[in-house]
Amino acid sequence: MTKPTLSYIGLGSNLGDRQSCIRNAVAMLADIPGVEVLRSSDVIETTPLAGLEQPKYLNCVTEIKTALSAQNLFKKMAQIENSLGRVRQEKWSPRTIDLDLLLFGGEIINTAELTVPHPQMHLRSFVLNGICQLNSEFEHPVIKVSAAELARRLNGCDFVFKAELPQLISIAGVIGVGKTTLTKKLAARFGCKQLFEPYDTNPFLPQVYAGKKELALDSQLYFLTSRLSQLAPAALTPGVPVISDYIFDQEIIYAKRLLNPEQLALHEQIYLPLSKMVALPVLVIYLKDTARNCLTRIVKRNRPYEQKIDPKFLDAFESDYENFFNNWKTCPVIRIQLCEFDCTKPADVDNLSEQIKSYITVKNL
Ligand code: A4P
Ligand code: MG
Repeated sequence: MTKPTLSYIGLGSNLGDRQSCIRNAVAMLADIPGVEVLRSSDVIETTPLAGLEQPKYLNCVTEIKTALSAQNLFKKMAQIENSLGRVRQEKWSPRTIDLDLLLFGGEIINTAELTVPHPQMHLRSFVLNGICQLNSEFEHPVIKVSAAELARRLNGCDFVFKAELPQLISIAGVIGVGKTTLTKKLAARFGCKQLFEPYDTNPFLPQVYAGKKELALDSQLYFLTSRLSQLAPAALTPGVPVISDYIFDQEIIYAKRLLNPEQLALHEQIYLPLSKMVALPVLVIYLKDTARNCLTRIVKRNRPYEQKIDPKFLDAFESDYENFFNNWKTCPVIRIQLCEFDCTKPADVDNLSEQIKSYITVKNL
């Protein structure tokens, strides 16, 4: 006898008596010879993905142990869907019941009919929170991090792949954390375009650092217009990866710290309409390190105007970034503690590159 496999099935219903459909599907899973249903997560109501105008879903996750192969289990799941009145129309149409094979032990399966782990499970909070309720330490076999960490990256949101958008990956974090270095490493891995904040050409920045606060707005506007030209839709290609060493929205963090109230009010009037014109990231990598390590890097790179940065100033920015990402709903965020990641180590960069691939959708050119 082969050892039974621990497996997770996602259930969803948004037509008919949704509660009964889910209950009946779980009962029918338990009736399959070779399947033992262990537990199910809470059933929760969720909004249809991608803003589709459909009835709300009920969703849950069921944990099973099975002696069947993944393919045989999947066939049985399709039979259950059919017997509960699932009519297959176009993709993502409303359904009485949908059974997705989320995880099958640590197996990775890529056939025409079946992809395991389910290719979008790590983008859906309603799936990850269900798995976390049952087994938060379960490791995703491709991304190789726990369900709990995958859930944390979504901040309670559900996302979908958007092939029609440029696949913008933005690196975020305070001054001196190593955004530019990581951007270069990742862009080399992906063979893709890289976008840099124009620190060296901003004519106002050294003077602002030297205490000329009246030039802070000019300096911010310089960055703003540069980001706008780099991230304008016409500058980027849908379905193609591109990596930036900044996020457009960091503008708000800096503006709040550097501008006086009058400057800030004017900045907001300019910033808000422009922010609607730029490509949004599909993934953010948020780098975190101690103020002391950031200062060491700042000293090493030796931009004269940065040398007097106060560690307290970096700490304040770090807490601004943390608050900012606690409210961020635009895309998943991978937080990286730099005590656990070294971008001079190829293995660390390989690992991160592999993870990134699961969050972007690249058009075959
Ligand atoms: N398929 C491949 N791998 C798998 C897998 N691991 N599990 C193939 C399930 N199916 C898999 O599936 C389409 C094709 O995916 C099948 O040929 C199958 O062999 P389907 O169930 O016929 O059609 P679908 O469900 O419309 O498409 P898909 O791609 O399975 O979508 P999902 O991921 O099931 O998403 N919003 C909320 N709030 N809650 C939901 O549960 N579900 C969907 C459907 C959309 N929006 C939702 C929800
Ligand atoms: Mg499905």
